[in-house]
Amino acid sequence: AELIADLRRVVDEDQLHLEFQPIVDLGTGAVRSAEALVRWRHPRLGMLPPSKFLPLAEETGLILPIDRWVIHEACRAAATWRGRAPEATVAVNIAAAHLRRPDLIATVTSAVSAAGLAPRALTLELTESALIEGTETVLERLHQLRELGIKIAIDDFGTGYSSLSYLHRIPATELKIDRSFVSRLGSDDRAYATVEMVTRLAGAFDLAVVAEGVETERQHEAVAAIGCPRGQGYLYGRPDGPAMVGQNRA
Ligand code: G
Ligand code: G
Ligand code: MN
Ligand code: NA
Repeated sequence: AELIADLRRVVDEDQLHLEFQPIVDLGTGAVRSAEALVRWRHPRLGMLPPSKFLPLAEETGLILPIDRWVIHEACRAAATWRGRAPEATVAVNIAAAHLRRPDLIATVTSAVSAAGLAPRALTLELTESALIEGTETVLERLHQLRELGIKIAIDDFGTGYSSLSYLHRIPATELKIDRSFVSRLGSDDRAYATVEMVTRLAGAFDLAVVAEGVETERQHEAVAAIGCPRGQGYLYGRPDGPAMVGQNRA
């Protein structure tokens, strides 16, 4: 309960903090994108990860001002990267609750224009479960976002109840292969087949694809051998590192 009272003040009191995790082009090692991950610098409890406050924020509706702050800050950061990497893009996670709200469009529009960022430089990451709950209104909102040029990634792909028909309905531009498959690449033939299949599927549907949770050189080799064009994970950079966009992976 006390945390709820604290949570009401996070945005006004400037206690939120964004970290960026690099997304690497596996062919060249270039970093042209990063995912924004929010943290709460709590005055007494220290740095809190999203798992410690986002569920509460979702329950109380306080996720909306938080997501709004995140979208604005992420767009501002991406605009600064564009000096180094003209095609730099940023990815932001969007809560299911936000997807159901009509003001998502206004938030996103004002964030890109305030930052002077091209809409195509912003990707919204949505989980399969958020999309599954989606009504016709949500679908329509996603189409509106696409018409504005905003990109849409399906996060943690493969862990929800996605079917092929659903991939036909959602105007996604990208699939993010869940890290549970990547982590089992060396030990589980089915995990390997899954990463391979999703990579092919993305190619056939003309979608971008990212392998998440790459932690070891072996996983990196496997993902690259499969032909997945991009990767993300501790091997390339932790979310707490410097924003590496515009640089090359060593
Ligand atoms: O960084 P960490 O591993 O603790 O993130 C845990 C989860 O929190 C991830 O699933 C991520 O999608 C989610 N998350 C991180 N930042 C944000 C954010 O700014 N908004 C929302 N809605 N979710 C976020
Ligand atoms: O659900 P989403 O994909 O948005 O979650 C991103 C989360 O995954 C972040 O909280 C980030 O800290 C975490 N993450 C990023 N890379 C790795 C990795 O290589 N291994 C593990 N275990 N977690 C990772
Ligand atoms: Mn994500
Ligand atoms: Na994910």
